[in-house]
Amino acid sequence: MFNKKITLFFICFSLILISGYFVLINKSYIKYKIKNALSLISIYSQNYQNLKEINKNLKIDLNQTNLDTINIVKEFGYIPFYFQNEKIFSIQNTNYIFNTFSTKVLTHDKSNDWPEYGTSYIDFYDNKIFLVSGSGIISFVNYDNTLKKKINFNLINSNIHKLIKYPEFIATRSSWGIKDILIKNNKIYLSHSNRVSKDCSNVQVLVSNLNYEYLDFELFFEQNNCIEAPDGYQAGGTLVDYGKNKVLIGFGDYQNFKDVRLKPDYLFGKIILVDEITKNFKIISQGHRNPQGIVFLEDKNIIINTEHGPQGGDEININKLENNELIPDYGWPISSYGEHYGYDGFDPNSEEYKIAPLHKSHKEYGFIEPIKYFVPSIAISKIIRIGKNTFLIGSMGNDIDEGDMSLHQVTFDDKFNKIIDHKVIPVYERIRDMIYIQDYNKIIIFGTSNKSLIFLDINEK
Ligand SMILES: [Ca+2]
Repeated sequence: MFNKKITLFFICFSLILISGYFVLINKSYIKYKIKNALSLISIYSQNYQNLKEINKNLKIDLNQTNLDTINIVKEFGYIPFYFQNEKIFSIQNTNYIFNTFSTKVLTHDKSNDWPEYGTSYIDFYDNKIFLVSGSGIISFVNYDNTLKKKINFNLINSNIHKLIKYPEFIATRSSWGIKDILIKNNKIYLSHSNRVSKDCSNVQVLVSNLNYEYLDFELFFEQNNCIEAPDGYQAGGTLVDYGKNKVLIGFGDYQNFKDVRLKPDYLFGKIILVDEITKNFKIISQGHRNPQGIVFLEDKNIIINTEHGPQGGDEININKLENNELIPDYGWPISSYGEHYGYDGFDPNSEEYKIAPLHKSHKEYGFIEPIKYFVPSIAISKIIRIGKNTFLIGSMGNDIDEGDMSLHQVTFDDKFNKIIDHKVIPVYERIRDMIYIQDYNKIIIFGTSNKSLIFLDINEK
């Protein structure tokens, strides 16, 4: 232990010296890398502290994987969330009332760039809130039991850790793992970024009949190809209800835009509609980079998607389904309002720009323009509908002044041709997932800056 501390001290000390040197010579890219390295150290130490604290009581062997979390939750039988505070944010005639709960138990961290804790996804069904962690811990709480100072999410055992074998699935700091949850027709669907082998990744969707004791998952849908990916990031895997027996699934490009454009039979960078019974699918739209947010408006026959751009260029896209003779194409990576990472000054001779020129106009190249784009990016995540033409869009990132870690309340005109109102509500949380519960007029957010479960009421004054 003593030696470990000395070693850690010298590593930190050397890093500080090196950082000082680069700060002096002002190499911004290296500064950015050093910032990442330092944030890694803080994540490891925080996770270690969390686990150590819980471990005091439970006496479970510590190592740096989510296996500990999984064991701890099994031992507890539930995930406790504790009330933190109530905050009110007022803008124009509206109050946004946030009641925040947080937990220490979850550890999965899905971010490459910024500290992110307890990555999890949520859904609502049968008057219960469901929560699944990045490492596949599935739990639920009855909505009536959330009106307390402590909320216990009850564990549901499953075969998921028998079914998914690649070790990154349960690694503490891992961009692999669960990507979304959807419950409908008494079935629970989970998507995950699947590491088939070192140079072969794709998205799998699993399904189980809903049961509160044990979930027996089987494969529902798998992409017909796999792709070489540097990590499990930018995979997509967004699951959305399309009504009747149909599910929408969004796929990212796994940072491999070259292969995605050259091979049109790939489902990477596309949104598809799958029949739950026959599993037949059709492609709904293409030219996406990473459509993390998707919402289907049955009454309007419109799909809205929110997707991550590269450095800049996050997009809100409208897909009016009745107009589609061809599969609508949103342009990535030929057109984008962002730039490739590291090319702030645009370098037309770089390899990236030869393959993916990132023209600003979409229309001139035959693609659909985003209804809105963000430069700089807000790290746009989920979109939910809270009114006839009004939506909440979440953002992640780490710069609150740029609109990161906020809710963006967006209202469209009746024909969804333009945005007529846009409010930004700071939440100070990386918003990973969101649901709207119509019965209670309540919005629930999972934030990964503080492993937070946030209950939001929006009241007109
Ligand atoms: Ca686009």
